[in-house]
Amino acid sequence: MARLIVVSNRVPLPDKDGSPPPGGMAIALNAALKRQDGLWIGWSGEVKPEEKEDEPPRLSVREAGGITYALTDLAQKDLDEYYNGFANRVLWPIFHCRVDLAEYARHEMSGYYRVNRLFADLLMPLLQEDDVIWVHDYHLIPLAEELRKRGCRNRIGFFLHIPWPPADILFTVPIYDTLLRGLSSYDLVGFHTDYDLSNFAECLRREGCGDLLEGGYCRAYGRVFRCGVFPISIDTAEFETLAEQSASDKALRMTYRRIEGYDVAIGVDRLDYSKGIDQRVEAFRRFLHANAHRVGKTLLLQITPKSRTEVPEYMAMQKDIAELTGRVNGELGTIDWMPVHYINQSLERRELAGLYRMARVGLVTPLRDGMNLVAKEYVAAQHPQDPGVLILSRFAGAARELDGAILVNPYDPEAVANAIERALVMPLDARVERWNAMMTRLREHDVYRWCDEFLSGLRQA
Ligand code: ADQ
Repeated sequence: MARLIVVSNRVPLPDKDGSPPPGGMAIALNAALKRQDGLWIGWSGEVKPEEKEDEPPRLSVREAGGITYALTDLAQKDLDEYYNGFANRVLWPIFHCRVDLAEYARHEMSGYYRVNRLFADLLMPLLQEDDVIWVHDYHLIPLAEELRKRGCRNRIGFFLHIPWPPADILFTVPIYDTLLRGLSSYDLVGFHTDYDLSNFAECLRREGCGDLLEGGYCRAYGRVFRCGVFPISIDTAEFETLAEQSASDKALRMTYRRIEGYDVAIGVDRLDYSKGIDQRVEAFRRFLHANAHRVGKTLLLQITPKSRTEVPEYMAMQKDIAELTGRVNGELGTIDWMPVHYINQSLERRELAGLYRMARVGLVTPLRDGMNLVAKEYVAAQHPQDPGVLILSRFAGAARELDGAILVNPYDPEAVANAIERALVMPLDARVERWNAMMTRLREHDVYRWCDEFLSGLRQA
């Protein structure tokens, strides 16, 4: 069987005992890499010491759990321009339709391309003739083109974990055409939803450089390649088991005892403006104002580990959300009840599964999201005989699949507030029916299926 080479910005390294780190994608890719004698290459997470900045980049190679990891350190300048710069200050906001937040700097765009060339230089000498390469996410869009320039003829696939924006929004990026051309160097380009794929096709059409063809193919910049929809998922069975176990875990129950007895609505997100956390807190505030009988009985548990703390907007956001929750708690809280519990920590998977299971409402209201795995985890963690209700933003990729959720417009706080009340009064039979529909989908379409379908699409490309 051909080797599988996975390339991503960060590499989720396994624990000391060789088990993959938590996170559905890491687990699925680890399984695929083991099956195919694979290699995972990316940034080590370390900054190159200043005195070594002029030395040629090197890979440190290590083996763990049957997989080879090849890691490179990056210089501070590379991180500033490529990762914190163009990737997270331009591509991330634009692809999430936040043109207002994008900050263009020419040197950062060239830094983005420089690091992609560096990845290509490091990868080329490692490649064997029939290796299959799978590149992940917006940090590495130009990688295939760079590899092709170096003579690489291997099959190369690309999966975008975030949404693809409508044409008018993409066209605000000064070098959007180079990005489009870069994608045409892949053999398979995968998106989460049909909406992302049709936006991509619309960009090609409007630019006059390509279009979708019959049978899942695309022609652009004189090349024909496959394009498809591959909705990512979770390890559904694992999450179900974790949630079941949590119910009988005494230590976990002790941790929860303070919120037991309340109707809990749970939000779990990385700190990011795309997740709509402040809009959600505001919606919860309005829900309490509109439903006086819920005051003192309902709470919002918002679990949000910090992320991208090097980017100033993220630090400001952290402060804004903390202030907002403080204001709501000050306005509505009492000595023995706090309406919003805001926690800036990363939790263990089993702890998270237990909290999802005890929450009567899963509040997943991103302003825009490629997929949103929290929505799927919340569903998988529910008790089959007494499931909670998922409230889901219509702008999350997951809304395309989870039709048993109450779909909401996250920009409309009153609508979200009404949905919370609707979820809390929903009769048991309606909750079970909705949950069954979603769970059937998640059992059939788990993260292993996502991985297998992408790889078989790539083999056929
Ligand atoms: P993210 O934007 O990171 O992913 P999401 O899909 O929700 O968003 O995944 C977050 C993961 O982090 C979940 O597995 C969740 O359980 C975990 N997590 C969040 N907060 C946590 C906490 N406090 N403690 C522990 N774990 C926590 C990007 C895209 C998404 C897309 C994924 C996968 O933005 O749209 O679904 O990639 O493609």
